[in-house]
Amino acid sequence: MFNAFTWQDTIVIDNNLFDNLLHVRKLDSTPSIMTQNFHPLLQRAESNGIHFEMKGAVALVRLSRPTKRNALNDGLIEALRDVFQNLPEEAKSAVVYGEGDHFCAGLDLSELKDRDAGQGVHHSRGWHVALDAVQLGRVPVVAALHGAVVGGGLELASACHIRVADDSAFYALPEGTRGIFVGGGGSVRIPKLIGVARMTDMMLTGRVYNAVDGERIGLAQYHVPTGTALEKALDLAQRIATNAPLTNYALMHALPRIAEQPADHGYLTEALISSIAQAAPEAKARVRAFLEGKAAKVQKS
Ligand code: 1HE
Repeated sequence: MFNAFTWQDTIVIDNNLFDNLLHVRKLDSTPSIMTQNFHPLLQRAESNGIHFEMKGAVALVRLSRPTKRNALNDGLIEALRDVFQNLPEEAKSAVVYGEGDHFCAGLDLSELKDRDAGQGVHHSRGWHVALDAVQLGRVPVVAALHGAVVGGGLELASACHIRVADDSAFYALPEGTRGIFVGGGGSVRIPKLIGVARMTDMMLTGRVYNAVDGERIGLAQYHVPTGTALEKALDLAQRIATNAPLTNYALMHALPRIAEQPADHGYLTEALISSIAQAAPEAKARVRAFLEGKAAKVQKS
């Protein structure tokens, strides 16, 4: 499967990714060609509908099945898992985005075969592993959303840590009207963003939220003009990449768990993780820099 390249091969990737995207403004100073050593599974991901590249310390992960509106077939789900389980060491944050007019049309319905209950469980659990690799991996992930963010596409977006949506974005959970149910962790993650009542409404009635209302109810943290979601997401990811690694780790792995603990357990976990973070040499250096007037103040936005 991987005989075209070995792990140590130098691979030339066409880095001209922003030219062919609708709704995505070209970014400045993107090198036209970039060489990287990537894990072989990232090579396989390339042939399964994921385009991967590094931009500085940010891993750029593009869903690349535009003719099928980036619908998530089994190969694409496995590719997402492989990418997030094998990010290059230099990656400190990541951006997920979609090629073409839409972020993602959800589960590839053409692959929805007759499954018995056991096979269905395993299929759904495969999605859980892939989207857990996004949420509970090594680096924070920013989703750049535009066009359709529906079904499994919304499940993928909800596994990311920050969602930036441009004005063309719309959100839906058509599973209800297709006679199925979410299976990619949506029933766990989406109520945490918008509440059980709103998710129930989306699935019972087929309600579609536009970009403005999506931000209002918590589906996205940022709402930006059409065509600028990737640029904004990259800007945020670059900032995140400069954080102390232990802070990012605590936010990804400790905060969500603390939020689900009973208060007295949460206080103890918080005390443990905060003391681990502040004991790191990097934290001490950053605090010292502020006290010596060498670090930026908090600015009113
Ligand atoms: C697809 C899919 C798909 C498009 N699976 N092939 N998701 C849905 O129910 C959403 C279904 N899709 C749509 O409602 C629309 O396609 C969109 C609003 C996303 C985009 O509309 P549009 O007009 O830009 O594209 P299109 O003409 O509808 O689709 C272009 C092609 O993509 C067409 O194939 P073609 O061979 O005729 O060109 C479509 O069939 C194909 N396509 N979406 C398969 N989803 C873990 S459980 C998760 C459960 C779910 O995610 S359920 C929700 C599924």
